[in-house]
Amino acid sequence: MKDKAIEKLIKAETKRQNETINLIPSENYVSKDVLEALGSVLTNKYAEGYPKKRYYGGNEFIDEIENAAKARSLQAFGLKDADWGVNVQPYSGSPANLAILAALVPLGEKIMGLQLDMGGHLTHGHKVSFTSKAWKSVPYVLNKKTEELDYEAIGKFARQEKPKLIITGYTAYPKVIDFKKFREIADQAGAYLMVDMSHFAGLVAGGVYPTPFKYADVVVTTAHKTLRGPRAGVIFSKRKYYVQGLKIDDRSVERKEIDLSKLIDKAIFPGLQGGPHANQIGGIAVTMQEAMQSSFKKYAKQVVANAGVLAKELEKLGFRLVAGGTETHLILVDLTNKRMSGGEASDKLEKNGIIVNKNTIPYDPRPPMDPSGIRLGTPALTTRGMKEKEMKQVAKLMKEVLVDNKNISAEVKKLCKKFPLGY
Ligand code: DSN
Repeated sequence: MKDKAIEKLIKAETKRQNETINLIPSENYVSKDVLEALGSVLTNKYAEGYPKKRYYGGNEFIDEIENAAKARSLQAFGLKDADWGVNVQPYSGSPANLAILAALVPLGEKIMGLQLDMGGHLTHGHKVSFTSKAWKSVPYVLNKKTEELDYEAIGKFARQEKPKLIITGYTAYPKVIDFKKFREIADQAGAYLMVDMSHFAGLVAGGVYPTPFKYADVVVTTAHKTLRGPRAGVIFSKRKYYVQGLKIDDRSVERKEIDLSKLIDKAIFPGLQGGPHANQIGGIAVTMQEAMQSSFKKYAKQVVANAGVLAKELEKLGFRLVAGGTETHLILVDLTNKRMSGGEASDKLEKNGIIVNKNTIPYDPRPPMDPSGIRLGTPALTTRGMKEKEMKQVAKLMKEVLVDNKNISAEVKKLCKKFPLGY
């Protein structure tokens, strides 16, 4: 690079990524092919509109790339174009979520997602998010005792509040979601069912997490978490959504069919965004192709196996896990019995080269800036090639830092060196 200052920082970041144990469950390491697409000339092109309906000339190849990204996204999740529309233009997950709400819910109407401090997301209606200013947010909570979803209680709440849209799919929930139950809840409330599978999309593609497509009306994902792609959003929406309504006479009810994907496309462009990021779309195309390989299925399986081992080991070493453990890529640790906050733990671990993020636990008595927990995940370490044996070692290292106050930086570096990122 000619810009030496930035080149130096990029090199330093590459070194940091290589030399640290990354347990942030929403991060991953992309392939060289994805990096190449992101850093390609695709970034030079304006392509407002959709394939064959652009506002700029010169989009012959961009059209092909966007169409490939769409077709491969459908294929990666076993979907047919006749049933599901797909939009690969969202800049990331937050704008994608905003677009879904803008497309489907009239302003001021009710939306229902999991409360942020229980594991939900800002854009699922948190009070500081624009989503709760434009819509009336009525959040549901987890069961205090089990720290899990209580479908009966959520159903009762939804029937009472009658939101227009219900969101499931979270950022800090270690268990598998029962989408069928959410479908029933949404039907009883007369609501759309939106699944935000950003965290576990790679597990769905890899066949180790139930597919939400059987039950959802709209499914959103980011590409950069378990899917291991670029920072970008993808929205899948039903082409045939039936509105029960409009009573014609006492006996007949007109079933009006709506293509939700048309509403979503309009909300993305021209509703909320301008020119799509063609380099990210190229990255999505590459990612989805990678996600269809048998090696990715193996990867997804290993992510879950690794999380299971890490969770069990941590438990054996005296750590309390929220909801009693994990069924996914993610673990939430409550540090209350260690007499330290999530912030303190995160800082101590980082000084030793282990990167985690502090996180609230359900019904957290502490503030979000210094909550009681840390959130861990195995997608990044599994990409490096780490397996069960290394997970046991990582749990031991964490205990040595957090409980025994040891300095284990050298051991972390040694372990990382055995599993290079390849860049
Ligand atoms: N910030 C993401 C996460 O870390 O889970 C969610 O968008």
